[in-house]
Amino acid sequence: MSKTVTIPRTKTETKVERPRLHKVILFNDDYTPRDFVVQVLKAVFRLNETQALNVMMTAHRKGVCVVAVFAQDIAETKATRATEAGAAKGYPLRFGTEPEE
Ligand code: TYC
Repeated sequence: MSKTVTIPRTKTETKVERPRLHKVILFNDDYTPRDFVVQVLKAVFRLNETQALNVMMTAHRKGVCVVAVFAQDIAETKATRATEAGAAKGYPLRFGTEPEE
């Protein structure tokens, strides 16, 4: 009679998940000049004139607009840089970030 020997094996599976993307959001305010908002959108987010105008006007009309989507650290750096560009001129211009669903 033969005996069956079972050797337990542990398999380690490593699952790599892509980092979640984060949206950069532009908030409207009543004081920052439209031209300045457009300038910042072009300089920090590399939008062209048409894209920058559309984003600025959407925020102006609706209160907020998604500017672009990036990895979290890039989204945060760009939002900070853009907000600081406004602050340097005394404007209350504000950019924020939030994770994409
Ligand atoms: N509402 C501003 C104005 O009328 C322009 C503006 C647009 C400011 C979009 C911020 O996110 C903004 N001067």
